[in-house]
Parts: sequence; structure tokens; C-alpha cells
Amino acid sequence: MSAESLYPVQPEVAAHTLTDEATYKALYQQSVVNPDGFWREQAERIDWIKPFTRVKQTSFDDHHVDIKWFADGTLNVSANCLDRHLEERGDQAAIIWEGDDPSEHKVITYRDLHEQVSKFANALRGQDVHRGDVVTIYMPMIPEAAVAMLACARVGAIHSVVFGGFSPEALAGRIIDCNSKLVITADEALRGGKRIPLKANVDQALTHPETRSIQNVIVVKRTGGEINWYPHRDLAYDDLMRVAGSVCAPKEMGAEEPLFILYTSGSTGKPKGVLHTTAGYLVFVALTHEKVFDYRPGEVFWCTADVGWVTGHSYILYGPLANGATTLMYEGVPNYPDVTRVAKIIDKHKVNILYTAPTAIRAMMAQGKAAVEGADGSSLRLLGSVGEPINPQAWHWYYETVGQSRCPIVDTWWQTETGGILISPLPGATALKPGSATRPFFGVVPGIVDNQGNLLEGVAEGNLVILDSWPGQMRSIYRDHDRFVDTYFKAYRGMYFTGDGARRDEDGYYWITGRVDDVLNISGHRMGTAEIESAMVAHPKVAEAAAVGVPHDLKGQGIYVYVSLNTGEHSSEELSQELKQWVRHEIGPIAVPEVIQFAASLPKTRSGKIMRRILRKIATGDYESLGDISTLADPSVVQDLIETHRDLH
Ligand code: 6R9
Repeated sequence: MSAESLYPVQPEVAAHTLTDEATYKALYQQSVVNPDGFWREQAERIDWIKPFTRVKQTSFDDHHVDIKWFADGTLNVSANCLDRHLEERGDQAAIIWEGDDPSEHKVITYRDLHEQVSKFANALRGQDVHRGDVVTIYMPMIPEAAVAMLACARVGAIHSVVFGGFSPEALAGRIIDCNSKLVITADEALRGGKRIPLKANVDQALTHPETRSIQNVIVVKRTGGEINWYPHRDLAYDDLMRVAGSVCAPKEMGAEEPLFILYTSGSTGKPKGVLHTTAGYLVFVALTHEKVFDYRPGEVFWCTADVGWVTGHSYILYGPLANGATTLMYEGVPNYPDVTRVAKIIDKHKVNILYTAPTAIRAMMAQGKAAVEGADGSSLRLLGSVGEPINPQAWHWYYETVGQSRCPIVDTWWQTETGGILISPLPGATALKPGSATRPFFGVVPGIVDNQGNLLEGVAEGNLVILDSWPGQMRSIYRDHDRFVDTYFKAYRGMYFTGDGARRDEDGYYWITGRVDDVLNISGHRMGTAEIESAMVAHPKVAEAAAVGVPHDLKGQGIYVYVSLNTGEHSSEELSQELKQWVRHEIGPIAVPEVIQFAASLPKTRSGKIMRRILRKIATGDYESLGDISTLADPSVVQDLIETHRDLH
């Protein structure tokens, strides 16, 4: 590592930090030597109804993976995010909402939010929604999405938020998998000036015969656009709120009762319902939000994620609100109406901490300095990155152009499964290296193993595993504990396998090298190649499909799909367009392939396995290093693929 790419902690940052280098080292040591003691103390940051006596009861043994934290304590998440702040900061902004249209914004105080959540929680009870019921939330980025999530937590219902960009098909699949009782949606979403027909998508999803578990659909009016109304099923949010009482006792929940399910893509099969529970999750997101962002009371924190992803759950909603912070929620997209929007929002609301994704940074960077044209930016103190590895070029641009070379960048590595940040710099403690997520958070013990599962010491590169549990860890896959164990604990026995590759350097810093499984990362969103392939082969003309990732300047990765057609079908540009539309319909816009290459057949081993390694190389035009192709059932397939690729490009 050359000296010029090391950014030591700046003196002004060190002078004000909550956690300096010595504190980090001492606390980290304590957290891994005596996790019980460390987490017992950290758990005091939240309010318990009944205090816990047991702290950590966890086993990564693949015969009985079992993860429990603070198990005999009771609490309520919404009371922790709202009620307990009323006395001290009832009139402080809990949510600053910025509309898609720059002329629209709202400030919601803790008192307002508490009242809305209490009312909506009463409304949910009125619709017979109680502890353990699953509620699907398919919403735009509007405050009512936060109200809906917190109201579920208040009555003990489990929310399953489905990103508003998913198609009716994908929504139906997620409703069916968790047997959800209720859907909360809006008439339409607004993003980048475009309307997205959420209610119509719900209507279509619910035509699926297996979605009969749904009793009602609650509809928030966002745009006032025209929608169909089914009186036996649909309820207007405003009508419910008008009559709901504003006093609602929070349900006393066990520490290990479910808080939410969030579907995420894996390397095989359909999306997994990642299950998070109550106390451990809340302690972990509150602690990471405070320490990683060095958050101080009164500051404005802006996480640009959508609440449909885990980043939105943990760092728009639960972490900040548990800490009594002011969280900014933005309805739109970073480049609407133009590339200066992010900088304008920062100035307008005096944002102190910005947490965004490399894909958004690259999109701004593509416009050079135009992204900050006319902006002041002096409120900013800290920058964060999440979702995919940040390339050093984007890091430097972010640091210099957005952060004015004053603001540290925390490159935070974590996953839907981990609940919160696991590897990240702490701004006052960690010298930065562009492109490295640096060091583990308190209580987190990463390891690097080779393909045989041997733990590697010192400088090493291999598969990233975590050796012991942390409170924010997922507990199971909803109603499929065996799949949970198979997916995460079988590859390397006794360890949690992340699916990522990583390198550890001479300073003990971690560099995430990307997924080592068949999961793609498109603009920071996870997409399983298996999901794209199964959508493709569902098309009547398609015989077989294989999806691989190719480097993409803005998205990080783009999707490249090889398709072989049924006998009698012929490839054409029209069919290629039709198949792209098909995937959009089956999964959603994020899954639409960049390129479809038709192929007479795909390269397979004699046992019938598709050799993706070869397909990846051909997709990037790297024909020279295909490696050994003699194990293929029919090596001549490769030449055909190369020729078609040449013609396409
Ligand atoms: C929080 C989130 C998880 C996957 C993860 C990894 C990639 C996330 C990263 C990063 C390098 C970072 N990832 N943060 N890679 N550096 N700072 O994104 O969750 O949607 O589940 O994705 O994203 O590959 O395994 P999720």
C-alpha cells in the first residue's frame, strides 16, 4: 500500500469523535474476548419492559444452528423509536421528507410521528392484525411507509417490505411465501417525475389464486391518480386514520419474536425471506448508527436507500429513530430533475451525514463538477458508502468533490443477512484506504478461508466468513430453517459464510472483492442469476438460459444472458426486446438484461453443469483465457459462442 493512498484521521475529526483509535482498540478487544459483558452493557441503550438475564446463546454448529440474544427480555421497537424520545425531543424533527418534486417537503416531529403511528397501529388492530401476523408493505418513499412499518412493530405484526420497483409477479411470490394477511400500498409512486402504478400492481398480484391469505389492502393516496377500487377488500388509509384513536399501548414483545422479513436474492432458487427479530437487531442498528457515523444529537442524517432494502430498514428507520436522530427520507432519484439534486437537498436541509451507494456516486461523477455546481455543502461532516465495492476513482471523487476533502468516508460492508454494518472504518479511529471497508465493528470476528475451509492467517485472500454471532444477525429463513443452515453454515462448518470474497492486507484491513457465488450486484441491488434464468425459461420460446455479470461503468455490473431457443424458434432483434420486456414483467426493471446473446447451445460439463466461467469470459470479449475447455461435453460450442459475441459487438 503506497503512502499517498492512506488518509489518516484528520485532527478536527479526532478532536470531536466519540471513538478514537485507542477506544476502538480497547472496546474491540473487550467485545470479542467477553461478548456477554460488552453486549450486556450496550443493550442498556434501549428501553426494556422486562430486563433480560441471558445475553448470548448462539451456536454455529451446522447440526443445530441456533441464534438467540437477550432472549428472556421483553420490549417494543416502536416505543424505543418514538415514545421514549417524546419528553426530551418531542418537537424535534424525526423525519424530514423531501418529495420527488423539489417544491415539496415536510417535517415530521417525534410527537407527530408518535401520533400517526399510534393511530395507524389502532387501525391495524381494527383490521384484526395482531402479534405474529405478516403485513406486506409495497410503498413509495413517503412518511406513511415509515408509519406503516413502525405501526406493525407497535402491534407485534411482522412486516415484509417489498421494493416498489418489483413487478406484480415478484410481489405475488413474496406475498405467497409468507402467507401475508394484509397489503399496505399507495395509489401511485412518484420517482424522477414518473408515476409507478403501485395499486394496479397490487391488484394484478392479487389475481394470483394463491394470494388468498390477503384479507385487505390499505391504500395511501399519494398522487390522486385513477385506480380501481374493490370495496370488499380495499380500505383508504385516510378513512382509517380519521376515526382511529391516538392512544395505543405498544405490545410487549419477546426479544426473539420476529420484527420483519425481507426477501433477498441468493445463488439458488427463489428469493429467501430473511428473518430478523426484535432486541438484538435494534441494539445492533442503534449502536452501529451511532458509532460508524459518529452521530451526535441534533444532526441531520441522510441515507439515500429505499425502505424496500435492508439499508433503508436499518439506517433510514430503525437505527436513527432508536437514537432519536433526524432522518431524511427522499422520495425521488438522485439525478432528478438534474444532477445537482443531491447537492441541493444537502444544502436545503443542512445535511450533516450523507450515506449513499457507489452507483449513485458514479452517476454524479460522470457529470464532473456539474453535480456540485452552485452548491455550498458546508453542512456535511461525514460521508458513507454501501452496497458494493467502491472503486478508488469514485472514492476520490466523492471525497474531494462532495466532501471537499474535509469529510471522512465510511465504506460500510454488510448484508441483508447481517442486519447492520459489520466491517467499516470509524471516522475518528480509522485511517482510510480508498476501496477498503477497513476493520471489523465491535463484536464482529471476520475470517478468510480457502476453498477447503482452512482459516488463513495474516495477509490473505479467499472467502469471507464470520466466526461468531453478533446481535443483528438474521435468525432464520422464514419458515425454512434447513435452507438457512444449508445456505450459510454448510460451506464452511461452524462459520457463517457471507458469499463474498475478501483480501486482508498487512494492516489487517479488509478489501471486499465481490461475490464468489452466482449473485450479481446491479447498482448495489442483489440479483440471483438463478432468478433471471428461471424467469427467462418461463418464456414459451426459451429452452435454456444462463445469466452472468459483466462490468458496467455506472451500475457496477450489468446482466448478460445467453439464451437458447426451443426447436423451430428463431432469434431476432424483436425477440431479444420481447425477452427483455418479459424479464421486466416477471421480476422488475432492475433485472432487465443489458445484452441477450442467442446461442445454439450452452457450454456444459459432461454432468450437465453450465460452465459459467467460460460464459463470463466470452461476455467480456476475453477469448484468450478461457482455460481448459476439454472437460466440456461438446467443446465446439465455445467457438460458436465466440463468433456470435463478435458479431454482437
Ligand atoms: C447492505 C447491503 C449485500 C452484498 C454483500 C456484498 C455487497 C455491500 C459493500 C459490499 C463491498 C461494501 N456489499 N456493501 N461490497 N463493499 N461496502 O447492500 O445488503 O443488498 O444484502 O447486499 O452487497 O457483496 O454481500 P444487500
